[in-house]
Amino acid sequence: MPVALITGINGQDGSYLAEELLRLGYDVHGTHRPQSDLGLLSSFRDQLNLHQIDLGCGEEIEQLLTAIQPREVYNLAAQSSVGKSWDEPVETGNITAIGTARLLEAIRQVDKSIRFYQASSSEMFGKVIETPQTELTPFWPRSPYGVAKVYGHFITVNYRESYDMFACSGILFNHESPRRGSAFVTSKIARTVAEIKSGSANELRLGNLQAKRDWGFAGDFVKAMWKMLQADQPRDYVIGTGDVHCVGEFVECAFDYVGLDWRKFVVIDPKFFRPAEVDVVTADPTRAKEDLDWQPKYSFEQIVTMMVEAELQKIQNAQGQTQPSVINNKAA
Ligand code: F7E
Repeated sequence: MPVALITGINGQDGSYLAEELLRLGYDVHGTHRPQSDLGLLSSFRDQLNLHQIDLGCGEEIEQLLTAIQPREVYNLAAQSSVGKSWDEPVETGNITAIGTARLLEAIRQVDKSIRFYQASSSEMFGKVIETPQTELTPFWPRSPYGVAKVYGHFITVNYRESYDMFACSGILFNHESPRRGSAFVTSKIARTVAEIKSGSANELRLGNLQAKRDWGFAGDFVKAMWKMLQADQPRDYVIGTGDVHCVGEFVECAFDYVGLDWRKFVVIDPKFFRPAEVDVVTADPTRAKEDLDWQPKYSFEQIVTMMVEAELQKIQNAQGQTQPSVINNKAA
C-alpha cells in the first residue's frame, strides 16, 4: 500500500485529495495544526492517520517522515487567505514560504526519492504580464500571500534542479466547492444568498465586484495533483479552466438560482477592498491536458449552483426540514 502525506489535510483541497488517495488505495497520513477544525474529514476520519504538526517546525516534520516513510508528499498547508496576508505578512511568510523550504529540506535529509507536490497559486501572476498565463509567464505577485507563494514555487524548482528530486508545483487557479472556507468570496456569496433566500439575512456586503477569476471545481483540481506525481518527469503545471468571470457575475448567477434580484441585496463595502488587487487571471492549462490528460469537468454555472444548493441544504438540515431544495422546486 503506497503511503502519502498531505500537509494541511483538513482544508478544502486536503479533504478532497485524501478521499481521492483513499479511493486509489493509499495509506493516507495528514498533518493539521493543533486546535484546527477537522469537520471536513469527519465522514472518513477513521481511515486516515492524522498528525498534529505545523510547518513552523522542521524537526517534527523530519521525525514524521522517518516514521511513516511516504512515497508522496503533498504540501497543501498554508496561510491561504490573500486578504488576511496583509494583516499577517510575517506569519504568512513563515508558513506559506519558509514552511515549504522546511518540508523540502526534511525530505532531502530523510529520503530524496520521496515525490513532492507544491501547491503554487495563480496569485503569483498578480499584475499579469501576458494573457492567458502559462508555466512560462513571469510572476508579479500583488500580496504578501502571492510573494510567499513565489518563494515556495522557486524553492521547489531549486530543490529539483539542485538535488535531482522529484519536486513539482501545480500553479492552481481559484478552485471552489461546498467545502470552501468561509473567508473566500464564493463561499461568502453562496452562504449569504442562501441566508437571504431563507430569511435569515437581508444584505450581502462585498468589495470589488469587477475582479475577474478563473474558477474551477476543487474536486477536479486534486486529481491533477496526483497525476503530476505519477508522471515520468517532474514538471510544473498550470491548473485552471480558461473560463473567466467577474465577482459580479458569480453574484448574479447565485441570486438567479434562488430567483432573486441581486441589485436589491448587494452593498458595496470599502472594508472588503484590498490594498492591491489582482484584476484578472486566466489559465492556459494546455500542458496539463497534453502531458497529464487532465481536464476540468465542472463549468462555472455548475460550481455556483452546487455551492448555493449546499448552503440551502445546510440551512434546511439545521431547521430539521425535509422540504425539497430549490433545484427540485425548479424542476417541479
Ligand atoms: O477573492 C474579491 C477579492 O478571497 C476573490 C485563494 O484560494 O485563490 C484564492 O485567492 C476576489 C478578489 O480569493 C470580497 O478582492 C470582493 O478579487 O475568494 P478570494 P483570491 O484572493 O482570488 C488563489 C488562487 C489562492 O491561491 C488563494 O489561496 O473577490 N472580493 N468582495 C472579495 N473577496 C473576499 N474574500 N471577500 C469579499 O467580501
